[in-house]
Formats: sequence, C-alpha cells, structure tokens
Amino acid sequence: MQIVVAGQGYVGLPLAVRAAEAGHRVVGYDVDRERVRRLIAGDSFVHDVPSARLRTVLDSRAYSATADEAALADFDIAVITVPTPLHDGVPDLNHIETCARTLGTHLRRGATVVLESTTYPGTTEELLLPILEDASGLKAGADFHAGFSPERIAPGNARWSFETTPKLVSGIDDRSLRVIKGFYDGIFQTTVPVSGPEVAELAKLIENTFRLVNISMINELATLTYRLGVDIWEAIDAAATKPFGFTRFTPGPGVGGHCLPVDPLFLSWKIREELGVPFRFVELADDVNRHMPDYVVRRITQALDQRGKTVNGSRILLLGLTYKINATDLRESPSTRVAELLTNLGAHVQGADPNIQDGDHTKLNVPLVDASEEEITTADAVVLLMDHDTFDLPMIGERAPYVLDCRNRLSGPHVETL
Ligand code: SAJ
Repeated sequence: MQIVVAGQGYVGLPLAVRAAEAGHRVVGYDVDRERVRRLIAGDSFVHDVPSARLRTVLDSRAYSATADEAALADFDIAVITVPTPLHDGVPDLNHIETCARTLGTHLRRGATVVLESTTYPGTTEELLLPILEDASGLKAGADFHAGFSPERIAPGNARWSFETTPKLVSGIDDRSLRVIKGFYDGIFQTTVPVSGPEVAELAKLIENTFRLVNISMINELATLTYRLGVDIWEAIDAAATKPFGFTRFTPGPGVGGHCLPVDPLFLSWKIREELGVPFRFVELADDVNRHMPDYVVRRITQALDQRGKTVNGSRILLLGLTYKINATDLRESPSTRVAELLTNLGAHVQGADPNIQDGDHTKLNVPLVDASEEEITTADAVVLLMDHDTFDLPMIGERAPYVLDCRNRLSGPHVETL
C-alpha cells in the first residue's frame, strides 16, 4: 500500500522503515527540511534505526523522505507521529492540527488516517476528525477510516524491540479497526484491538502515569528515609526480591525525558478541563519530581557546610546531564535545574557527559569538561546525576573529595547517596 508517515522522529522513522521493509511504499514526511536532508542522505539520527537500514530502504525506493506536501497524494494510510509538547502545563496540539490539515487536503475516499502521537482521551474524535473532514469535504467513517494507536518506543531496550512490543490498535468504527489492525499486523508481532480511540488514548497515558507516580513516590520516600537514617536503596533491592506485585523504581534527581514528565499531565489537564477537579496523584507526582533538583542542592549545601565551605564560590562538577542513563537526549533533564539552582547560589558549575550529541552543547547551561581524574579531584563537590556506562565510576568514588551519588553506584571515602 501507499503509506505516509507524518513526523520522522524517534517514533515515525522506525515505523516508516519497518513499513517499507514489510513491502509498502512509504513516504516519510517531515516539515523539518534539515531532518529530511539527513534522511535522504541516509543519515539516521534515531537510535533504533541504523543508517545502513535506512539506506537499504532508500536504495530499494521502498522509502523516501520529503518535506514536499505534493508527495502525500494518493496515500492509502497516513500515520501521524508528530510531537505533542506541553506549554506551561497546557497540551500543545498544534503539530497534530497542522498535520491533519495537510493530510486532509490529500485525503481520498477509502483512505485511512491513524494518530499515534500521545494525547488526551478524545483527541482523535473531537479534534482530528473534524479537521480531516473540513479539509477533505469527506465524512469520517462513511468516506474514510480513522483511529488511534499509541507508540511504545523504548529506545535501546534490549528485551523488547519495536516489532515485538505489543501494539494497541483502535478504529472509529469496525471497518476502520479492520484496516488499521491489518496494517499493523504486517509490522508488529502482536496487535491488541480495543473498542475505540479514547480507550487507546487513555491506555497510553495510564502506562506512563503508572511510572511517573511510582517514581515520584520513591523519590519522596528517599528524602524521608535519609532523615530516618535507613538505607532506601538496600530496602528497594530487598523489596524487588518479591516475584509478584512489585515493580522496582529507584530514586533520582528528578524525572526527565519527553514522555514521563509530559504525558500524564495531558490526563490531569483534560480532567481539570472537563470535570473541574484535579487528578491529584499526577499533580502531586509532578510536584515531587520537580522539586527533586532542589533536594539535590540542599544535600550538596549541607555537605559543603559540614566541610566548612559554602556553595557560593565552590567548584561543583555535575556528572551525567542527559535525562536518563546512557541517553543522549537533554529534554526535561533534571540536570538543567540543578545547574541553575547551584549557579544562582554562586557556585562555579561545570558538567561532564560524553553522551551529549554534537551541537547540543548550546542547549546546556553549564560549560562541559571531561570526567577526568583532575576535574574530579579539583572539585569541591561532585554530583553523579546519571550513571552512564562511559563514566569511570570506581575512580570517581575513590578520588572525589565529596560526591553526592544520585544513583547508588559509587563507593569510596567521601560518597553519600541520595
Ligand atoms: N527514572 C527514575 N527512577 C526510575 C525510573 C526512571 O528516576 O526508577 C527517571 C529516569 O532517570 C528519567 C525519567 O525517570 O529521567 C524517565 O525514565 P524512563 O525509564 O521512564 O524513560 P523514558 O522517559 O524514555 O520513558 C519511555 C516511555 N516509553 C514510552 O512512552 C513509549 C516509558 O513508558 C517506558 O517504560 C520507558 O521509555 C522505558 O522503559 O524505556
């Protein structure tokens, strides 16, 4: 079939390449011309799509990348995988709206549009369909098919690959579900049909809300057990020996990434909008996580004070600036807030992170240095925010004059854990 995947990022590109490998003719559409240029050149910027794999589907002409709307004509199925950010706690669906208007002008009778972007329940039927109908003059259901299928990308996950992760699928009616399920059956090992788009939209948010709430609970507990003088890290490992009814989460300096700190707030926003009441767990979880950087700074302040030093004027080295272990992404990373707070207190803050991608240096609010023994030993305080595999953890633990270990990975004479 003729497929369009609109949005060629960490979700859209893997889907487009897999669909091309499954025998479809796929147009990868993106409004970012630089991104399209790189794709046409066979240069993949997505962890799970090696450039060699991209070049194979480019060479076979099964896949092509474009920023030109004309290439969207005559699609059988179009999948929307555009970003859905939050701005000051309010969902920003502009990318979906713009993309829907563009696809709507090329929508033909009998074609299908699937939304994959994470959003609040009701978006597919209340926002997407009217735009598609308005732009095409067609009627959803009667003239074209539509549905929602959430993404479950776990970059670098060794256990679950893109194809083996079960895929929720939904349609606005039975015919839409049949077409959409048929498409994804050719790409994923398992598809899971649900009764409608709202269920699929909500399921995705439940998945990430579950994580956010549990991470925030363990974060808050860490701040309390420290004062109780009980080792939460050992207690978590002990709890994790329970083979059922427990999922292991560990404390950290905050919750980063473009999923967890964002997706659940789509749900709490919608609930407040529709019902005028809070989704308290999400609002509390967000508050706890957003104050973890403040807690990290309090611990550093206390440690320096115990050494007769003040934050003001101290050299502080932050290790691991991206949002999670071994990630390259800086989005919503708690390190940014930690650096800002320490700088505001007059510290001389530097950062070390070998995972920072070329060009991302400009997004940092700290100068970058190597995590060398010299940098470690000349700092007044070191903070291990992300325990990347690239760090020499034994050296850091042994040589740091003081290190706050936010990941419980270090041992040494002056190590404190979060
Ligand atoms: N974090 C903790 N403690 C934990 C787990 C995570 O502090 O026990 C922090 C991480 O350091 C990071 C943030 O939370 O800053 C988010 O971590 P994450 O492991 O949830 O990773 P993400 O943001 O890449 O989440 C994505 C999600 N995938 C999708 O939305 C499709 C999530 O549902 C996946 O479970 C997760 O990847 C994954 O497991 O890879």
